[in-house]
Amino acid sequence: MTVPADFQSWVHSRQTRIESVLETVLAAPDIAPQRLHQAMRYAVLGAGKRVRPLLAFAAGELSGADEERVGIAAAAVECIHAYSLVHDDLPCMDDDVLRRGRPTCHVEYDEPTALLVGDALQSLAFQLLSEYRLANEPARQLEMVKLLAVAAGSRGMAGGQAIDLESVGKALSMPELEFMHIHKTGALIRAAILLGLRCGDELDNRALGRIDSYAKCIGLAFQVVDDVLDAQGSTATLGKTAGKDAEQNKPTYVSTMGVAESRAFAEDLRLQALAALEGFGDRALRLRQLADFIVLRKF
Ligand code: GRG
Repeated sequence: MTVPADFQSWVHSRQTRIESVLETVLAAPDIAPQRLHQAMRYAVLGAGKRVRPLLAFAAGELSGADEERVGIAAAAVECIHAYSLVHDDLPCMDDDVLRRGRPTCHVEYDEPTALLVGDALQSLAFQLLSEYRLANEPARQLEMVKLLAVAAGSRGMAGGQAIDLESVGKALSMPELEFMHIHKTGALIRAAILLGLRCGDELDNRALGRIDSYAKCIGLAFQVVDDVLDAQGSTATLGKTAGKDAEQNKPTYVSTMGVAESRAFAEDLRLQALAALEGFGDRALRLRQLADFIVLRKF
């Protein structure tokens, strides 16, 4: 995949921006309780592709949003994401020792600390959404809080994770697999896009519906590609243990439809996502480029 140079520099500048917002909103390492704050910073800072924040910034560009506002909304989503990774890596869940190319949080610190890191990051996410002004109307901002709460909860990411844990060793039908992944991974990706969008001007229902279709396609595509990379990528490139799904006997797109069909499915989702953006013109350029990146990425 050749990444256009201007997209590369856009990605770099937004990654730098989100890093700096996260750095600012996380408690300093010398504030008590130091160990917890240090572990929270370890879990969040200095690594990760920042795909969700990038999507939030791109959606904010479409709705003419203030980037400072989007930065806070994006940081809230990234806190939820980081918490989910820390908890997912715990011995009672996926039991992994490597994340983002370094020891997982419970390995670097300890299990109780890692549990608290996740809890505290989840709280921080909602603190951010309520502490800073992100929308002109308070009611609109309250909707944003609810959007993230639903996406992270039992009807979203946590629910998807519950299904994931129950599915080990089982063969799932395509609709069941899709249901699991739309919740486990797709819900938070969709929330990132909708939150970024809502930091800006209100869109009519038709336009909102189109962005929502884009968000759903991209959320699912992200997971389909994640399944392919888990099966085909290397631990060194991914920065996390490759081949875990097969080792743990988890149903995935690869185990259900094979690598070639999974790739074709991801490509189909990419085209559907791009079709949903038709008519938005240049305002949707970054969302289009991110759709390409998410589906064609190698890590
Ligand atoms: C523990 C409530 C709870 C939920 C966990 C997100 C999740 C649910 C589990 C993570 C396991 C996993 C590998 C899911 C597949 C997709 C995914 C979220 C991959 C990691 O996201 P990236 O690739 O990670 O955006 P980086 O490190 O780049 O931020």
